[in-house]
Amino acid sequence: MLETSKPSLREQQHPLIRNLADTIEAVWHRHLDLSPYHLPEELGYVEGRLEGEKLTIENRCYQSPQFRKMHLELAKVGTMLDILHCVMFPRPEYALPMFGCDLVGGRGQISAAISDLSPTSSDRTLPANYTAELQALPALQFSQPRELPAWGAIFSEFCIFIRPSNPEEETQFLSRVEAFLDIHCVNAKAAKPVSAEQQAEILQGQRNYCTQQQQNDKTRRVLEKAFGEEWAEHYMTTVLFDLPSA
Ligand code: BLA
Repeated sequence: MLETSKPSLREQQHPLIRNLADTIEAVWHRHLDLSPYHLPEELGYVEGRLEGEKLTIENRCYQSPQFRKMHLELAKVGTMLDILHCVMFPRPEYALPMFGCDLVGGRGQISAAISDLSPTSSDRTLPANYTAELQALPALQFSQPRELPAWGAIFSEFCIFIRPSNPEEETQFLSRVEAFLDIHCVNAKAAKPVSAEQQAEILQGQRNYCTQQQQNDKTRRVLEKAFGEEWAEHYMTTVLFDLPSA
């Protein structure tokens, strides 16, 4: 029997985080040929303390023929903070965007729900089939849209960044992320490898994405307070947003 993980944080988290984590893994299993991706042993499951509360981080990581690394992370700080973080890093031989998602909440309320398929081409546009399929999705109205920080220029016009204000909006957000993932997995499976020249451009786009994400002071601060500056830098640059090598 395959032992998948330690007792999961999932059951203890905000229902939207739990449902989204289940949805992400279901879509991955439905479409992709998954195999494990090994994080450095000491970084799969991590515990620290933040302001007297226990910080727990639980990582699941896979790869597939199209994706170098598919990372789903759940984190919890006592009863204060529940976090879901997910990024799919395509192999650079395919001209595919980056899927990313972050949910942050606490005390029963999600304060930030963000998801996007972000371009990695030098002209910062998505492949034409992605644009057409994303444009065909029904327009959504959320009552509390949120403003992106300056580093958020990496995101596409289809990025959703909101504070969901009721269960209907939570469901709409969840469905939209599932639609992003379906579109992404189907297109990824049909993708053909690109020229070496184009690969270099994609790699540069992925590096830019990671460098910008590393500017997120809100993520950094949580990690620094629990584990110290050096550990936070190491974690952000090797686990959350590692730069793919050439
Ligand atoms: C915001 N991320 C945040 C916030 C916290 C974290 C505490 C502020 C929430 C709020 O303003 O309501 C914390 N996020 C974490 C931690 C981890 C994490 C500790 O993932 C991991 C251990 N962030 C991502 C990805 C995206 C992303 C993949 O990791 C997008 C695809 C976006 N998070 C993102 C953005 C903000 C945010 C844009 C708002 C930043 C701001 O307002 O300055």
